[in-house]
Amino acid sequence: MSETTTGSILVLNGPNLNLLGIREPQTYGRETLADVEALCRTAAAKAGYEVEFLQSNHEGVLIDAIHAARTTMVGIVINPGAFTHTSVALADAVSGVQLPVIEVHISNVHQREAFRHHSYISAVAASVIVGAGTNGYVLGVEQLIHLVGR
Ligand code: CA2
Repeated sequence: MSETTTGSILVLNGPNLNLLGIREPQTYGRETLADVEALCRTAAAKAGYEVEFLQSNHEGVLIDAIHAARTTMVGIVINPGAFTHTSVALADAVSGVQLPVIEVHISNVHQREAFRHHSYISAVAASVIVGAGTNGYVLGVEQLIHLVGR
């Protein structure tokens, strides 16, 4: 970490979010995951934070990244994708690392199918942001910085 940076924020994205901006623009918008990464880096840099950005379609990779963050990151912004609604293991990883975690969903999951209304992650997240489009990631980074200071 350089003298001008305050710490690092992990921004995690779960399955299929690599397709952002490429498919289903009516639900998820036209911005790509690279655009989201740039938005997160800009928001974090305003407060002197760096961003580590990772997308994976594999539950274990996401869990390993959460574990590794315990000693290297100030907190996590995560869009767990469909694992939101299925993964006790991901929720256990989040509660296990004892870092502030902000859960983000691009779409308003509460306006969608009933199976998207429950999140295993929300019970262990510090904050939850839904339905703000890709700006939800910016709000997530800002909220995390608000919680950890600066
Ligand atoms: O609204 C969100 O951010 C979601 O986390 C997105 C997940 C969905 O399973 C959750 O219920 C809500 C799906 C991510 C898939 O992303 C795609 C993006 C473009 C095209 C196809 C899938």
